Formats: sequence, structure tokens, C-alpha cells
Amino acid sequence: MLIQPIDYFLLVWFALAAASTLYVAVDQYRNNPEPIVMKWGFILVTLYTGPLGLLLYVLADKEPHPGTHEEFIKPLSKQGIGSTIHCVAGDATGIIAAAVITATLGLPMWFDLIVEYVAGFSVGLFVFQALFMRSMMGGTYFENVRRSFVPEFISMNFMMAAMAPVMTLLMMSRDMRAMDPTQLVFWGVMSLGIMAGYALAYPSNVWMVAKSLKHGLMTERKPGTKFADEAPQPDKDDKPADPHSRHDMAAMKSGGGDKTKHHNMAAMGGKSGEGGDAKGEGDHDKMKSDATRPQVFALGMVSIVALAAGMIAPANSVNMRLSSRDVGDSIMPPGMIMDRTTPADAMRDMAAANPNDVRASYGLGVRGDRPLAFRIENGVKVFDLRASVINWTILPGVSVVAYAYNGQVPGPRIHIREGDRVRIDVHNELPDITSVHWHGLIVPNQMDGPAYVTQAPIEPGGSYSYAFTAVQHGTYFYHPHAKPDRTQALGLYGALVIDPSDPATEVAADHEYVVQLQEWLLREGLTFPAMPMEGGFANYFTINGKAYPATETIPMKVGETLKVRFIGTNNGMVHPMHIHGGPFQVVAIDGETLAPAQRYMADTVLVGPGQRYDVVWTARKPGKWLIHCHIPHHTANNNVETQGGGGLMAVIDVR
Ligand SMILES: [Cu+2]
Repeated sequence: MLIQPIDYFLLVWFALAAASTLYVAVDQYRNNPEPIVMKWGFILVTLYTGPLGLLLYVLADKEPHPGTHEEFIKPLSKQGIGSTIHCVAGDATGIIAAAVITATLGLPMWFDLIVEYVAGFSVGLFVFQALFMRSMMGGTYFENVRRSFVPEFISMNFMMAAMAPVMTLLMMSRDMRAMDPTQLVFWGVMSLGIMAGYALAYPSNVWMVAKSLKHGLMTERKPGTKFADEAPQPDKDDKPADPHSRHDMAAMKSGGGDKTKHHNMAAMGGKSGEGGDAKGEGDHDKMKSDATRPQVFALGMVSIVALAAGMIAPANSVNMRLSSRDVGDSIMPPGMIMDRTTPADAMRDMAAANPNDVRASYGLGVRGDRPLAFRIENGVKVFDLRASVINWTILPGVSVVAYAYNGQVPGPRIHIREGDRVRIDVHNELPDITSVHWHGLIVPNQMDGPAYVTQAPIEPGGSYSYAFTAVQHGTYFYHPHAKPDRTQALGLYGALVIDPSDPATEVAADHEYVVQLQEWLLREGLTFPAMPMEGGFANYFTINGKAYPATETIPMKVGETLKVRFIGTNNGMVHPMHIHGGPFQVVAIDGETLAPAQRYMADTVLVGPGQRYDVVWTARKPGKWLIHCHIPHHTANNNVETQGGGGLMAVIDVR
């Protein structure tokens, strides 16, 4: 899905890759005189590496002018490219197929790598090398498998040595959509891995071509076409040209005449003397390598070391026991410490809210904490809470992807009276499990909300009804008790205000203002659940779902009183909430009204998660008086102050 800049880059990339591949395919079949196996090699590698494959093709292989292919492909550097292309085309095809299958089956990354190696090596050896080369080289299929084995082994080792860490480290880094074949980034990582594999395999391929261990580029012209009969004739070959086909194998030394085919090996290193030595050794073409056994052995050893490093080293830093299915399409916050023991649960917990889950978007003018309407059923007040993912604006031009009750942050205010029988029907439209806890209320245990403790979690798409009688009064709130670390931190909470059955016991004031606090983490256009750990620290803060200067202004007159209900809906921090213009009286704590003698004066209350303070403040003098958190970072918006502050700040405007 298109949710990150990289996704748009990849769209461009794959469009160019498609165009490049189309060009190479058409040009190979229309114009380029080479064997089918090499045509397909370049087509596949261009598909996997886009414009880079196209560049290799036009620089090393595409016949620049009619009749010049034989001469054009002679340099060793180009022969090495041909050999590497040939290897990468086969290996990468196997690797990609294996990666898609293992990811779809939900197999762990370590197993994925092994399957990829086996599949890549198998496709490379049994299909691209042995099967296709047999048509070039003659001999039995098994002979071709045997003589291709060691060169293919070395080349594959180097290729995988680079490709494995690129895949592992990028797929399991922050954007773990890269593990999912349905995502563009998966294919982007695959492409990058193939490029890295190509680069590391190239030097060994050059050497192996120089030593005639591998094939390089070849020219093959259809008999009867314009330049077919003008192609360079092989050295010291006294046999007549095969009338049906002609192969120029620039990479190989002449290894004796084939009875049915005519091969011209315009080789580098193809000294005529050596070609002569080889002549007559077999009935069909054999590559006669002048690499010594110790040389091949040593190169093989180095390739094994490189492979082992590439396959094993990433396990030091990423958890290779995880599969694509385990981590979903999680995008992790910058700065989160992930190591080889980090479980998938931790990753999903901290992952960004998925913008694709958003059901509705709301602008700055839409407020949260709106009164929740109810209906009466048999004397019971029935409320509906519907949790879903929304786009919620906290500042002009700044919106978060929030988990919200009834499309608002905070959720709607449930305002009831002591003695009320209530039922709240909760519907879960989130991608996560949920449940609702009625914080501080005396309720039947089954109605209390802790998932897995008193009830099964409400699965996505599911519902649960909570019924109880309010036997207390005061300031309370509700929040999820299934994965609150993630889901409450993304916006699931709401005020629950219960009026006393005897109105005379209410501590009255001229105005009321409910303050619900929240920390947010908004980075790179994504909303992560803020939490006090690496990568989770908040950079935005809201009162009632808005950050200053988008918070409400409370209009008052001198001499009036304001009852502020501070609610600790905040998840990860304690906020010392302070009011300018003189002290306030603390009249209730955690929903419990203090007896007159217990009430006390203060100018700051520490609002910890879950706590409530009802305070009564008197407007003593006219002017603009602030309510704000006393941690200065919490009165900034992503560390920026606007109109004197940000975040947890609101103005009382006294006339
Ligand atoms: Cu604070």
C-alpha cells in the first residue's frame, strides 16, 4: 500500500523496470544474436534490477552495430558480466520463488534463507546451467550438471553472501512490510538484494570465465541471416561448419570440434596453442580449464566463508525466528531497540497504526468528549460504544491515526446519575482485540473488563455488553483493558461523570472543564503508540484530543469559579498540572469527594495515569490565565512552541 515515500519511489522504480525489461526482451528477440539462454538471462536480470540490468545489457551485450557482436563481447569484463547474469538469472529466480512461498506459509526467516539458498542453487544449476547449457555444450544432462556444479556453487555462494544480509536486515528492520510479498517494499528489497548479490558474485565470475570454468557471453546467429556466414572462424578447426547452427563461445577455449555443432570460441585466454592441446580430447565440447585445483579449492573456501557470514551475521542483530506472518505489516518507530530476542508481540505492540485501517477523517473543528446519547430499555440507560480507526486532527495541519470510540478523541462522555442502571454495548471495529474497563467503579466482576482475566477479549468485529448499576458518583473514565499499552495510547479512553443522587452533595462551580490528557508519537507521517521506552517517547500532547493552541479557551468573569476535572487518561507519564492566577482547592480525588476539612489548597497536582483530581479555581483577576503541564517538553508540539506554548496548555480568559 502507498503510505510511505519509499512506496512512491518503488512505483517509479518498478515502472522503469517494466519498461526496461520490455525493451530488453523485444531487443533480444529482434536484434541481438545470442543464444536463448542468454537472452532470458538478460531479460530476467533486467526484470529484477530494472534500469541497472538495462545498463548492463547495452554496455556489455547488445550488438552496437550489425555484425559486431562477436567483437563487442570479447573483453573479459563483458564476459564476466555475461557469466554473472547467467548465474544471477537462475539463482535469483529460485530465491524469489522460495521467498514468496516461505513468506506465504509463515515460515521463520532463518528457514527462509536456507530454502532460498537451496532453491536458488537448484534453479541455477539444474535449469539455467545444466539444462540450458547442454544445448550449447552438448553432452548429457548429467555431464553438464557435473561440470557446472563447482562454478555454480562458488558463484551462488557469493551471490547469497551479499543477498542474504541485504534481505534479512532490510526486511526485518523498521518497515517490516518488507517481509510481505504483497507489499512493494518486499520487491524493492528483493531487487536491492539481487543487485548486491550480482556485485559480489561478479569478481569470481570474471576469474572463472578467464580460467574457462564458466561460460561468458556468446554469439549465435541464425543460419542464413546476414552475418551468420561472416562470423569469425574458429582457430585451427578444420571441420566444416555445421549448417544448422553456429555458436560463438567467446568465453571458452576451443575444446575440439563438435560433431554436430560448430562453436567459435573467440576466447580471451583462448590461445591457439592451448586450443590445439585440447583438441581431440572429447567428442563434444568440454571446457578445458587452466585453473588449478588449489586455486578452485581456495576460491570455494572463501565463497563458503562469505556465505556463512552473510547468512549467519544478521542473526546477531535481528530475530530470525520470526516470520512474515508473526510481524504482520508492522512499521516500527524510529529509535526502537530491536534485537535478536525481540518478540513479534513487542513489535506489533509498538508498530504504527495502519493508515489503511482508517474509517473516517475529522478536521480540527471536530471535538471529542461530546455527550453520549442513550436510549432507555426497560429502565436501563443503553449506550453504544464503537471503537474504530480514524484520522484525527490535533493541530492545524497535524493529524494522527487514532483508535477512537465513536469517531472522537477522547471518546464520548458518558454522563449518568448515581443509582442509574446502565448497559454499554461495545462494538470492536479495530484491527486489535479490545475490552472496556470502568475505571474506579464498583461493578460485577464479569463487567470489569480485563481481557483474559474476567472475559474473553472482544475480537475484531465482535461485541460485548457491559451492564451495571452506578453506586458511586464523581469523576471516572473508561478505557480498554486489552492491550492498553497500544490501544489506549492510540486514543481509546473517555470520561465517565456520575452526578450524585443527592444534588446537594455536589461541589458546585460556575463552570466545569474536563481535562483528559494524552501523549502522542507522530513521526514520519505515522502514528505510533507513545510509551516510555526507546523509540516510544511522545512528541505531541493533547488536552481533550487537541494540542495548544488548538485547545479550548474557557471564558469566565472575575469572581466566578471553575471546576476542573483532571483525568489521568495519559498512559506513560505523570503530568504536574498547574493553573496560573492563584491556587485552587482540591475537592475530590479519584472520584471521592473530600470532606470539607480534607480539602486543601494547591497550585499543581500530579496527574498520574488513572488518577483524577477535581479542583475548584477562582477567577481572581481579569486576563489570560494558563492551565498547563509543568514539564516544558509537554507544552511544545514536536518541540516547537506556537503562541507561547503547545501541547498540554489551555487558556482561561477572564473578563
Ligand atoms: Cu506533562
